[in-house]
Amino acid sequence: MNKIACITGASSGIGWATSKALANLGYALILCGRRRERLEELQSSISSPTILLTFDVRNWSEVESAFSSLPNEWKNIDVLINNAGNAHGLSAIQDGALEDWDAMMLGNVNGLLYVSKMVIPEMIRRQMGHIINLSSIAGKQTYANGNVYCASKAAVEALSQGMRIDLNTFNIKVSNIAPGAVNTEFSSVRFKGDMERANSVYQGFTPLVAEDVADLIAYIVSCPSHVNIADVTILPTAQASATQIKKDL
Ligand code: 8X3
Repeated sequence: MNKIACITGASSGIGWATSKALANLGYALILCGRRRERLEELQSSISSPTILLTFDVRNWSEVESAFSSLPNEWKNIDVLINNAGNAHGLSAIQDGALEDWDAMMLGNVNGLLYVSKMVIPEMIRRQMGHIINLSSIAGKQTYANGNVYCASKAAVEALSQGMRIDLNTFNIKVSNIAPGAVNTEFSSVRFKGDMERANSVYQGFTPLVAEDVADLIAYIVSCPSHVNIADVTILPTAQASATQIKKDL
């Protein structure tokens, strides 16, 4: 049986590209997302064995029943990629909307915890495994109006460190990846479909594409067993920090 990788948020962006990259490495894939038809489209473009789990990471009972439904031969997950997450809105703390806060904290933090809770016990039993958490430059540097999104990604940073410490004794690797500007659906979700505003984020410089992050993840999972790439920040060359991007407009 191939090694098994489980990818949340596989229906778009970094999750989608990472699924393809790991399929090319010969992984069997558990593709997780909310949009069944997108997962089916991804599945049809991949030749390695795949199984689809359609659920919302924010909902514990959906997460629990999705993972409990896995056939036994799919339960030995070697690599978990906690990629699902998004930004909702970009506004000052005094103007923030409750539903945006809930979507970010539940999706980016609780979702990561819920999925990990379903996967870690089997990794512990097998005394092996690799968890890769998708954080953000926003988890390392807070910027104006980023407040709750930045907080949710700072929580991911802390959880990556905490998981690495607690799972150290079980031979489980934990990697944290903090991308900067990646041209995906991220900004259209953040700006709720305002494509003019979303596209302007990536104008005047060459942003990363999802495949750049997927290439990094392919490298991280391919390292020898004694090597753990613990924490990586990946930025476009034009980006120096969360807020400084050299733009030619
Ligand atoms: C996405 C990067 O800088 O737009 O996590 O927050 S940023």
